[in-house]
Amino acid sequence: MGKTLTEKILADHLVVGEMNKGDEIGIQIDQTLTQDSTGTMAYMQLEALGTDQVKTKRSLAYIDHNMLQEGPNNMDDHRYIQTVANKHGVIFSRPGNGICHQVEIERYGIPGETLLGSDSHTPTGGGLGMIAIGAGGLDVAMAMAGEPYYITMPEVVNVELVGKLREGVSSKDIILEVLRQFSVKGGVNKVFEYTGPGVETLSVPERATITNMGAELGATTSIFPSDEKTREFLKAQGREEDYVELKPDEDAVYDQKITIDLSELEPLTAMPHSPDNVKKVSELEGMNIDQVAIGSCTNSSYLDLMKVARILKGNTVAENVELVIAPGSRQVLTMLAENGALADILDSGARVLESGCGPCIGMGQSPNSGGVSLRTFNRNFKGRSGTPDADIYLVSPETAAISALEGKLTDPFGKVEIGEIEMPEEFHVNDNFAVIPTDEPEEVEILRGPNIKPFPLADELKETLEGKALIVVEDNITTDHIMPSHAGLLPYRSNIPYLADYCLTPCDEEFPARAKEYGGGFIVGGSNYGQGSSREHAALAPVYLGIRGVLAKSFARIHQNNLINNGILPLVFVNESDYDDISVGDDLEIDEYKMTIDASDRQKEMLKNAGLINKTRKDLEQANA
Ligand code: MIC
Ligand code: SF4
Repeated sequence: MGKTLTEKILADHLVVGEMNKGDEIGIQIDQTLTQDSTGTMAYMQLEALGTDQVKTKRSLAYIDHNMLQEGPNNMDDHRYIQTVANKHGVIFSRPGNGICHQVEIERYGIPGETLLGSDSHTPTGGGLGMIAIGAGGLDVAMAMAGEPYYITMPEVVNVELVGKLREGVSSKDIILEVLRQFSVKGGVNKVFEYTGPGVETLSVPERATITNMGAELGATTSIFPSDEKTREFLKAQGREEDYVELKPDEDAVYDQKITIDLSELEPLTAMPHSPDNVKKVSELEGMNIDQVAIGSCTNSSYLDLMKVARILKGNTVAENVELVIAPGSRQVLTMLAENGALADILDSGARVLESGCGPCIGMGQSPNSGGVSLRTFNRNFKGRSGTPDADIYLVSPETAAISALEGKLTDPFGKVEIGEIEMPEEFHVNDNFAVIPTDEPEEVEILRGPNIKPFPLADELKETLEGKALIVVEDNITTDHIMPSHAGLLPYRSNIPYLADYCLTPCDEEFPARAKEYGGGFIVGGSNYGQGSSREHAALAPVYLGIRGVLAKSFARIHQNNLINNGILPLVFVNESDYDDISVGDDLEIDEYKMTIDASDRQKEMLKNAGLINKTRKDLEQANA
């Protein structure tokens, strides 16, 4: 029986278990990445694990999320990450070098390798034919320490692409179509593997837009084959030697298959407040808008911004609209500067931001009250922009640029004339912002600013589990609800006691105070609880507040792992109707309800021992006794 590409790469990296669907397997991780807002915690955990030098082929620490540096906290964190990376053998990508996922694709991703990143959009690397997975900081720390990463052996969904995109329709519209069909929870424990003749019509950055936003399906990851287009891209990046051809067997067997005819696709948009709330742009044409933001790890490649520059060239942004553009990397920005496209962008009246996440994570450029913002990003969860009552629509770069000029939502199909944008034969390569770690680690002093506080560890599990229901929330609660992130809070990612006072406040302002008053208790959630970001803070803040368990109809993959790693029980209702019986303030004894935990034996051991760090410490003590 033929193998899928996913199965081939997983088989090459398998170190624990057998590849039976639904079973837990452990895979060896070749490369890791962290970014600053999850990185401080990941490196503190790496230190707590007692790891000396990282054991991966390559590990990178990026600074891209929080670069506002309002007060000393951000830069203190950057210096901590820079020094801890240097001491442990991790390459440090300096602020301004670009968004981790964009830079990974350009400079570090290698087809056929595995990549684990403390960011949910790590699957971007699938555009290069990698198995690239997002995880919590502790899992990434373990991978840096040389330990396997554990996943449920996924089902593989085949997305067959046929035909060719028409001008004005882009790869963003492909992934929006997949989201329309599968929803934000339709991808749990699945890998989306793209095949078919349409694949070769897409460049690596276009593929990366699709694998990036596959995260919004809740999928384990997404992957494209590594083919001639991949070779051309790597060659233009000066690293043809990293190329290897990879594809599924002709007779590969998939668990599910859909076909998308690219030539029939139309420009799409995800309406507030969920990436799967997809409509045709033409159906909403003419809607008033206040802001347009172009960038993020989804749509900020050289190709994307060249398309935008062509549309903007010789035109002026409408008076009623603010247009902000954040190029994905220094490579992209430099190339736009070199070929004159940056001047076209600036001439149109667009505001150009530094290369980083910026508005995507609410770090500035929040829309006006009740404002409508079109964004080329991947998430439009309520409040994530920093304006609680703003409406965010996710669109392609083409839709964004033409709408900014027209001053209203505009369908680019038939209206934009971009022409062919050739992929450059040589990208502008300059790795001088990636600091190579020292070969004298013992000389490095790790700098810790006063904002870096120890992270909390869970208490031992008791015989009976009881406590109050502290909050009851609906379906699809995101980690942006559980641990909000914006310019005011992102500087405190290394300070859990501070962050805990904001935990779940978008759902209920009183939650942290209530949790403290009752000395902890339970969170009650609907289905797909904890979707979205990989931020472990959405588990650590609850640990700090004494949360013993989360009762939910179902959990998102990364958040469930983060809860288990940190010793919080993710309890699933056997009878979903029990959810309706629980109200805030109820005294719960877990025996009252039929609950299950979807955890492997390895994870159950972790839960019994109050989380992974506590367990590792105990194991070490026993080994030394
Ligand atoms: C996001 O897009 O939500 C983030 C910010 O990149 C997060 C990571 C974080 O919360 O620091 C993610 O996607 O994992
Ligand atoms: Fe950064 Fe946004 Fe991408 Fe997250 S989704 S890594 S915040 S650009």
